[in-house]
Amino acid sequence: MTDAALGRPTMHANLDFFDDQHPPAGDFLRDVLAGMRRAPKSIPPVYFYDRKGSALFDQITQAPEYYVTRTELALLDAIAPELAERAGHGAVVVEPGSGSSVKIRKLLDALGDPAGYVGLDISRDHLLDACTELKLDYPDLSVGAVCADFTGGLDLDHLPLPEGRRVVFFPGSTIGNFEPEAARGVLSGFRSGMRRGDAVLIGADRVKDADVLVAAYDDAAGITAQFNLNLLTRINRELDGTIPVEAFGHLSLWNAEKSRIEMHLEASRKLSFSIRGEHFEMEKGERLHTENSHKFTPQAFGKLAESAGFEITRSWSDAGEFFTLYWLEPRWDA
Ligand code: AVJ
Repeated sequence: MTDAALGRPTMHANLDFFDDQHPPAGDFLRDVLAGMRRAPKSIPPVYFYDRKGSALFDQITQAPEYYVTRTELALLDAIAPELAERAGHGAVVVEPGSGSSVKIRKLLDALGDPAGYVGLDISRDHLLDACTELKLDYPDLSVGAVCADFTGGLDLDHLPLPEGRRVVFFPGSTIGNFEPEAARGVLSGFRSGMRRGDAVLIGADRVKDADVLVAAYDDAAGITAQFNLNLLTRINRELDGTIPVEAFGHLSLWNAEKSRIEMHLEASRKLSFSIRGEHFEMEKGERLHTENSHKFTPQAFGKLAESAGFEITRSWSDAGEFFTLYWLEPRWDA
């Protein structure tokens, strides 16, 4: 079943399987140039996460203003018995964008006796590190890795998975990083190929007081500002950029109409710089849009889930109703 010559999942280190689908690497240069030529200028948030950016994001999750991670972790603890009951024995946990090392352990521990875990990620090194570590901690669990772009759907049929209910775990309100149409596409991709009994456990941040939201993306210690500005440093280093990083200010703002926090980098003066030889200018006050983080009312999330072929069969929120975990099951009537 794991014959490399047949293009089957192959062994990798301590993993039960490694299926490398060779996703086209995100092209940093192409995406940055395309975004910088656009008006308004924008760069996709996936490029935040170089080594430094990932470390800064870990720090963000510890910032007092960033309630998101803390709230979701506490929620996972609180609902552990119910999750175990819903998932049943011998479940297979599938984690698209595997990287939530703390959260996945909480879920696996909550389930008690899961049979398998599959991590999917576009970043091969990151994926293999995360899955290898997990296998060391859960030697009896079948742990497999799939290097693929999960936004293209989950194709699990050819994998040597244990039998059992599949639970797709998508925490962190990562779904909020996608624009509505793309978010529906991501969930539809989870939905296709699901069998009766399979489910999605997904975290979604909620609409709340704008000041609380804005502060969560503009912490007083300035970690989120560093995280945002690091994108420019990365462009300078990796793409021969001459961007004067000190001339940019971090901006977190609530877009009520689109129900999202936006992060921007704002030029404090008229600027001219180049990226890999291409020249760019920015006016004083001009913004570079770097991230959207959509926030959901339960109604809005319900519509999104339904539009992707799911029904919400259970949801759990913290007492302050800051964050919600949803248990989604495929609808079979549609
Ligand atoms: C990892 C996408 C869920 O949107 O809250 C945190 C990223 N950006 N602070 C979020 C982020 C700035 C985070 N997600």
